[in-house]
Amino acid sequence: MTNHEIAAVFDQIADLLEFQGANPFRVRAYRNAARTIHDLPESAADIAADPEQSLDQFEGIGKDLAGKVATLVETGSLPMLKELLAEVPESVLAILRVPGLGPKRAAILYRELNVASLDQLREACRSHKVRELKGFGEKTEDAILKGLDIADQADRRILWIEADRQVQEILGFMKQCPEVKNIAAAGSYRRGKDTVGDLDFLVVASNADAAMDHLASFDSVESIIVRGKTKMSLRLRSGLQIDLRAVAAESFGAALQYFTGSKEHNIVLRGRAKSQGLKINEYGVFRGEDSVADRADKDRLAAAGTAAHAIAGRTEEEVYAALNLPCFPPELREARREFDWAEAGDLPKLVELSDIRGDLHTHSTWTDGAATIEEMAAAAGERGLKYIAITDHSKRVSMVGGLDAQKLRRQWAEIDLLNRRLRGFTVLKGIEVDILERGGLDLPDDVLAEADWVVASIHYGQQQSRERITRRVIEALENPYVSAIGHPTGRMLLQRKPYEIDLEAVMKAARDNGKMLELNAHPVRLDLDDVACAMAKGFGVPIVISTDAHSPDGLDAMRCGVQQARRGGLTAADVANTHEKWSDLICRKP
Ligand code: DGT
Ligand code: CA
Ligand code: CA
Ligand code: ZN
Repeated sequence: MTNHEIAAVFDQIADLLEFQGANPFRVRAYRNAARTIHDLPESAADIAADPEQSLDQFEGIGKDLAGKVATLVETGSLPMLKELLAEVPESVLAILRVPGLGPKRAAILYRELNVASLDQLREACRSHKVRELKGFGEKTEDAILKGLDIADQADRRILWIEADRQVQEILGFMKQCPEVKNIAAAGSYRRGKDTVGDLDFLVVASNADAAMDHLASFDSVESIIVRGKTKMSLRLRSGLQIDLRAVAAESFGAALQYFTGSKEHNIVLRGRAKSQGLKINEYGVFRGEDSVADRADKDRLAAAGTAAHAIAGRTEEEVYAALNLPCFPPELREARREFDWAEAGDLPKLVELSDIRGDLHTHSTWTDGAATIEEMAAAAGERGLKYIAITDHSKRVSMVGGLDAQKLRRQWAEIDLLNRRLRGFTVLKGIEVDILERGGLDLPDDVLAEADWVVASIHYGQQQSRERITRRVIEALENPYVSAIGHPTGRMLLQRKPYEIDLEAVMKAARDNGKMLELNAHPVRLDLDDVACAMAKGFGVPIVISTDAHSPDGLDAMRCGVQQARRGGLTAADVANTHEKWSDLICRKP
């Protein structure tokens, strides 16, 4: 059992206990344990099985929980979870995950209206029964309806970072199979889409059955959905679907191209092939109305033989080259601008992780970060960065002890001292200043004027009208001391919709005031999204890719941000924090 699966069990227990109205401390104990286990650098199952070690050495895991992990690892289940699940209908679990509905409210809906599934919840909202309940009202009902759309999606899709974890695990596992000669992950995962529906793998194997048998023996497999001679679909215990196809080495490039997609990109590609008198499919590129190509379609088993007649197929490069096209980076394959760019011969050279020189949105123990300023600086240096901005929260975010002017100046004095000791690395004096609900910023201008870098963000008043939120953000952009807007749409993937905001107006204001917009790289946010990044480029507004790290590990989110920027077609020149010297990217209206 993986750490992730163990953590999911503990989280589920916490949900169920909370739904039942259990003691909050007990609920929190399970949540903390879930988080600790999820973040463990080594396998909890291995530690539990090792008589020399004990899990209770880790924070938040006592003897009782360590014992539960051992039971879970040994038997694959927990009596306690089974008992809880017997008490609560399982369909209720999905309700607990609806944004805007905590376990407490879900319990009221269950008790008062007998709502025990997402469908029943939607029905209760549509017939306006929910708004009649004490403490709910019309607004809550609307919010639940919106949340239901997201919950539906969360049931079906996962975050890219989650997909990546799973993909790496499966690739490692499949490479242990001696019959597997080559393997790659395709689909939306390879295109770096922010959420992923299922995982698509291609293998070249000396024996396709052996490769499929091997995958079927993967630890987290729940069931085989279908299995044929060269393809198989299965479901993991997490609910994720895995598609595996075995292809001949001569067709590997063609199959990788085809199954990377997107579907829309492939449709354009097929049309272009046709207009050049060619035919393209997952086996290769074929000349003319060659019947060989048609046979390849009909008789997939003959793939290895027929592909020999193909003019391209072994690599993606040769497949695209046969159609007179460059081998598009997977992130661009969405049938947006890529074919026009290729036509004009100016496919952008996309930004890469190694282009990034600094991180301009990070937190420290001064507010809700887990590491000191010095630790964050050291971790950034280890990752090859030249500068970071420490941008802790301002006082409006009182929950995490947001900084007032006095504390902030004390923090900056500490940063000055630290910078005197650091060589070849700079810590910028920054702040993530809240854009207040009523408009205006959470700190006075004379304080902001002393900062090296000011990120202005909305955390409160996200339900306001499009006009008001847009106004607040534009006002912030007009403040001479603001450098960039943080997570500009406030979305949380699979959890929370973006707030209503007129991005076009925001981008115009950013351009006119010489300001930047953040691409928050946190895998749950990825905000701005790919389309908005492309839009910013169109307006000539620089993007700053920032991790919003709350710990050293959080800095590793940069790769997710870079991937999203690539999907938006951004080059190193479009991304501000590729500048070698931080002083070059400070853009303020004179
Ligand atoms: P997902 O899984 O929903 O995140 O998105 P994808 O893009 O991974 O979609 P998926 O798994 O259904 O299919 C993988 C790729 O296979 C897709 O990107 C393109 C290719 N493909 C699938 N079905 C079709 C189709 O009907 N026509 C074409 N041209 N390509 C297809
Ligand atoms: Ca897929
Ligand atoms: Ca698929
Ligand atoms: Zn923030």
